[in-house]
Amino acid sequence: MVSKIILDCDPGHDDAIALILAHGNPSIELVAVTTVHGNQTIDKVTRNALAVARIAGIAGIPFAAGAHRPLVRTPEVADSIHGESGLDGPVLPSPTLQVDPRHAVDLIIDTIMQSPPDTITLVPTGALTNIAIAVRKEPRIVERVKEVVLMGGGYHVGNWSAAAEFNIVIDPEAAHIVFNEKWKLTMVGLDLTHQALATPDVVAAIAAVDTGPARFVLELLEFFGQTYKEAQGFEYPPVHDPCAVALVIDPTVMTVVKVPLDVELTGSLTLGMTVADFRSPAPEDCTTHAATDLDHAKFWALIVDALERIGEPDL
Ligand SMILES: [Ca+2]
Repeated sequence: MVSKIILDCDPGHDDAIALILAHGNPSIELVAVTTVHGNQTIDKVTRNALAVARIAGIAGIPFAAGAHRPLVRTPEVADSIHGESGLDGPVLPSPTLQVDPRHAVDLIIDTIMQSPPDTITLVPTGALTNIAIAVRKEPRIVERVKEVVLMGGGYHVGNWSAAAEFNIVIDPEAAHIVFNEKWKLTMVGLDLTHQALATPDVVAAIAAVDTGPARFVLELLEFFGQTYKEAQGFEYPPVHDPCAVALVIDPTVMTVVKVPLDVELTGSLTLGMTVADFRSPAPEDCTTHAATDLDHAKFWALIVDALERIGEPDL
């Protein structure tokens, strides 16, 4: 079965790989790409998304720019990890696609409302600002989407503070809105993505594909690997965002458990923490889930397979 997804992203090294995986995997139909402030400013991440589209040969779908800042908080960017451009390392081509004139929020709403019920999966891999605004503007999308599979949060560790993950903590109010709607939501958080390390065997398998897009991914991993080592002490970089896409492709790539989740908005040490209640079996009406264990080999095989299928697109 082919899953239709909207990827709401902030490229971002791992977002770029998520785009490539979504485009190159035959069981995903990428129907729209929307961008949100986060790893860098909205202008930079939108340009980066279009550059990745050119490198990977993505065409014929709308790309729309979304929220330029969080709902409430002062904007933050992740230049310590992604650099000044948001996608430092590779030389980026100038985009050939044009940005859709619609705001990302309207593109998300239009796409969901004009598609049959339960056919569109939302895959946010950045701050949840666009998704929160879309829910407030058109609440019927909650009933209509198939599910939300997001990269963000975590139930044991943070990365932007001791307790909170970047995508959630930069716009915790937006995350609170999205986590509390009654749609099926799966949090692919740091507990899972810190298992998605780009180890030397992974890098070798990508290098063996030996195409333009594969070399682009290697350059991304090289830069991202260095900043992750310097900023957070990782020996090999965790490649977060494609994990959410991988779960949509193949549910056997990771273990997911049903558990009540909520987002902390008031803690002086824990703002933006995604709190999971594992005390007892989740109640019947619980709609939130958390990813726990990754099949590392199966995950990276999907990335290599997508690169092989993409081959050498016409630039
Ligand atoms: Ca991201």
